[in-house]
Parts: sequence; structure tokens; C-alpha cells
Amino acid sequence: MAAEKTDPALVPSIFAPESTPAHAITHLAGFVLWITSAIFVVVGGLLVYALVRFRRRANDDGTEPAQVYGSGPVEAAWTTVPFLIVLVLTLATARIIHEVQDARKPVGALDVQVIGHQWWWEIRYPKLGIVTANELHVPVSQSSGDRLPTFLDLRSADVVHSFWVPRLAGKTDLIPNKVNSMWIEPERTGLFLGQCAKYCGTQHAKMLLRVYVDTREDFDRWVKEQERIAANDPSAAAGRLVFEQTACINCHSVNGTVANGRFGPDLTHLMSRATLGSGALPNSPEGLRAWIKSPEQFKPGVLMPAMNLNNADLDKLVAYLTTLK
Ligand code: HEC
Ligand SMILES: [Cu+2]
Repeated sequence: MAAEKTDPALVPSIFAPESTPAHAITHLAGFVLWITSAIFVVVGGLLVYALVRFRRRANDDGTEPAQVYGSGPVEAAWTTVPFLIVLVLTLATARIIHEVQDARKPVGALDVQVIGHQWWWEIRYPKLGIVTANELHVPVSQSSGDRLPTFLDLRSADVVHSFWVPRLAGKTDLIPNKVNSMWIEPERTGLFLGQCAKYCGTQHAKMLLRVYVDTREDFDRWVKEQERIAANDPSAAAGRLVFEQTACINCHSVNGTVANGRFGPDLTHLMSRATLGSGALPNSPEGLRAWIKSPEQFKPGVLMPAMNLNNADLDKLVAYLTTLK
């Protein structure tokens, strides 16, 4: 993950859009910036001119200049021009909102549900029967002909969160008891980083998002792997027993076992993810062990308790979890 901090392709920049709605938003923002910059230059220029031209001089006689009141043409101009500017900005914005919000969903578009939790993302592919967390996989789209955008349904299990992957689209809030929707249509494969963009509690800053844009083949392969039920490796049976006899199963699901909790991330294919705790630490056997021993250490206030397992049980448990590929 150290390389992620330096790779420019991974910087979550609003100025480097790589997906259809993000382009539209960047164009609009650029247009608004040009117009407002022009206003700034004109107003600032006139101000500086007036300051210099009419500054106090040594030979001032101290009398007031002639007072002017009421000029029809001047008042008409400074009413009409700002009105027209605001009208243009409003129409341009309305056009982009319409283009993004009312875009027709092409047949075959991918449907994904994202559910915000304190402080992680539940990700479901209802038509494919896949459940995962924090790391969204989507196929790349071709702008000409064979389009394949992804439409996201956004919900919240607790408080307001906001889904934001700057290079792919604008922010959309996840609000309790309401379904919001948005879509992305990435133009190239690769990893895109995002985060929760609405303060949602103490660990809001560690509610990171990873969007993997895969080639069609890689995406299909990923789907096949995710659709399988959890591995049942006999060599990890002891660890599975620890897992199933501990409260882990009340909060976590592992498809094909008794674990069917939904309070925490689905662990069926835990090892297919690069990070733990929504980007709090890299996913590795050592990371898993440290996380389960003391999740607080990585996310103070986290809603997963430390389960106080002894070292032997912890080792067995980690051995089991690492089979969940
Ligand atoms: C009270 C509910 C609860 C219990 C009990 C619980 N967890 Fe969790 N667990 C969570 C929550 C919530 C998260 C997400 C934390 C976050 O990212 O903020 C989590 C995260 C995890 C993760 C990281 C998953 C990921 O993809 O980021 C692992 C692994 C995990 N738990 C394993 C366990 C194991 C093993 C046990 C039993 C020893 C256990 N949990 C018990 C609620 C629970
Ligand atoms: Cu959040």
C-alpha cells in the first residue's frame, strides 16, 4: 500500500476524470470557474483602478465630489448582466444534472447495491448473488458501441454516509430509509480510490473505498470465484470450529456455513480483498491476527469487539480465515 501513496494514477483527484459522469461534472466545474474568474478579474480590476486613480493626493482640498444619483442605463446594465450570467450558469448546471441523473440504463448494465455502515461498505450484486465489502469490482466500459456502465443503489444501515470516488463520479449520499442511485462508466481498467465523504462518526476517516475496474474477462472470472460457496478446507477444520463457536457468526456471514450475521462484512471470500477494516490495514495473515486480537488498535471506536481468544485459538482461527479465498 506504500506505492499507492505515490502513484499519480491512484490520486483521487476531481481534476482527472476517467468515467462518463465525472467528465460531465469536470466540464461544468471548469465552465463555472471560467465565468467566475472573468467576473473576479473585471470586479477586482475596477476596484484596483478606482483605488489608484482616486487615491488621496497632497493637494486635495477636502471637499466632497459631486454626488450622482439614479442613472437608468447604468442600473439597467447592472441588473441585466448579472441576471444573464446567473441564467447561463443555471441552464448549464440543469443540463448536466439532467444528463447524469436521467441517463437511461442500457440493457445489460450491471446492478450493484452499496450499503453504508459505521464504518465500512457492504456491496451486493443482487442478480449475481454476490456479497462483498469495501472493494467494488466493475467491468470496464467502451464508450463506442459496447457500453457497460454500472448502476449503483445506495442505502444506509445507520447514519448518513456519502459514496465518493472522485475520478469516476460525483458524490452521492447514502441516507437511512431512502434509496439513492448513481452510475459510473469507467474508461480504463485499474484501481480507483475513494472514501466516505460525509462525517459519519469517529472512524469516518477510515471508511475507504477501492473500485477495481477489470477487463470483461477478469470481471467474469472474479464473478465466478465470488459465486462459489466458501472453501471448506479439512486442514482448517479446527479453526472453523473456533469461528463457529464464537460470536463471530452473529455478525459475519460465510456462505455455506452457519455464519449468517449481517452486522459486519461478509467473509465468504475474505482473502480476495486487499485490505481489512475498509482500508485500515493490508489483508495478510499477520494483519488478520492483529485485527482480530484488537480491532481497536486499528480503528478506535470500531463496532467489532475484541473477542479475547487465547493464542492457540487465534492461530487456528487465522488459519481458517486464510482459506476463505
Ligand atoms: C458485534 C459484531 C461482531 C463480532 C462479534 C465480530 N465482528 Fe468482525 N467485524 C464487525 C464489524 C462491524 C466489522 C467492520 C469494522 C470496520 O471496518 O469498521 C468487522 C470486521 C471484521 C473483519 C475485517 C473484514 C473486512 O473485510 O474488512 C474480519 C476479518 C472480522 N471482522 C473477523 C471477525 C472474527 C474472526 C470474529 C470472531 C472472533 C469477529 N469478527 C467478531 C463486527 C463483528
Ligand atoms: Cu461513512
